[in-house]
Amino acid sequence: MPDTLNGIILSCSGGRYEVFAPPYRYSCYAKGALRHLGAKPIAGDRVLFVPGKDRFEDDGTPLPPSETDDGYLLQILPRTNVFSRPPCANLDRLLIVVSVLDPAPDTVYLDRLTVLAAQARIEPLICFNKADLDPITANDLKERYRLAGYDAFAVSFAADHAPDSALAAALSGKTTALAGFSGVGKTSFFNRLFPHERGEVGELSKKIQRGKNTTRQTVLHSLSRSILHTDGYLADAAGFSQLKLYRDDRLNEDTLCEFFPEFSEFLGACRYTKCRHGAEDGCAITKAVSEGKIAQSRYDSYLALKQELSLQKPY
Ligand SMILES: Nc1nc2c(ncn2[C@@H]2O[C@H](COP(=O)(O)OP(=O)(O)O)[C@@H](O)[C@H]2O)c(=O)[nH]1
Ligand SMILES: [Mg+2]
Ligand SMILES: [Zn+2]
Repeated sequence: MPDTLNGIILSCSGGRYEVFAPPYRYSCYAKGALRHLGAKPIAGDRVLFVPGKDRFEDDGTPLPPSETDDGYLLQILPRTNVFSRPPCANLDRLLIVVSVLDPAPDTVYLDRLTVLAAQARIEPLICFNKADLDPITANDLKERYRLAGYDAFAVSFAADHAPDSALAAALSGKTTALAGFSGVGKTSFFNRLFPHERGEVGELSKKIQRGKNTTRQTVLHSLSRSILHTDGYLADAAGFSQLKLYRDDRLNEDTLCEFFPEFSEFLGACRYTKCRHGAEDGCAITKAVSEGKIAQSRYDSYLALKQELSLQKPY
């Protein structure tokens, strides 16, 4: 029985898997037996593998090949979550980037992503970027989302300083994906963290496309190589911005209110037990909105997303 190691898949390309088991990276293939078990390894997977001759320093510098054969994956360890488009496993955080100007903030889009993250049991982090262009709006939005119960930050990714220490701490030891409209500052954030990689978040993944496989691949970047010098990974994939809400047993038009953390203290206080938190008399949610305890924009998002979910209702 060959020696095995525990590692994490950073990327997949042309049937090879780049596996990180600090301090080295290894190039592995997947044994047929693994695929026959119905498991297709993807970026973010924690794996048990047999290291082979192809080893690299963490910065990608090849080490002299050893005499052994090709390394291969033995087992995919249980996943905490999995996405198919883009393919990625074991995400801990969704960092949602919203710019305060150019493009203007879209709070329904933001709130859709916070719900989606909660549905996948991923913690959302919200960055209101380009705070330099409109510090008041950035701060107002940050406060609104903190009051709603989220980790929110007003930031300027284009500015020449390291990320907020609280934001850095939230990324440490975790696997984080970026989401947000085009132009909000995702690449700027990536470049700030990885000044030597000059990556293009979402765009970088095009470079590893091979042949006719058109599924956008995910690449995990180890934060050990970032200016934070910490454990954890940043996922490079554009698809997280386009994720759609899908209705299931846990998330539907009746349960959506539970996905708005600041609604929780009012739920159950409505006059009618089957209150839909719309125009009913004695609704504790709409009362909280009118008293400024729930932000109007959050309630508007709730109504819009409820509509979206109910349109998916099977009949
Ligand atoms: N003023 C200002 N501009 C920014 C900031 N962050 C990014 N930008 C600019 O916004 C544009 C889009 O940024 P980019 O990172 O490419 O956004 P992406 O499409 O989300 O990857 C670029 O011209 C950036 O220089 C910021 O904090 N302040
Ligand atoms: Mg970009
Ligand atoms: Zn109600």
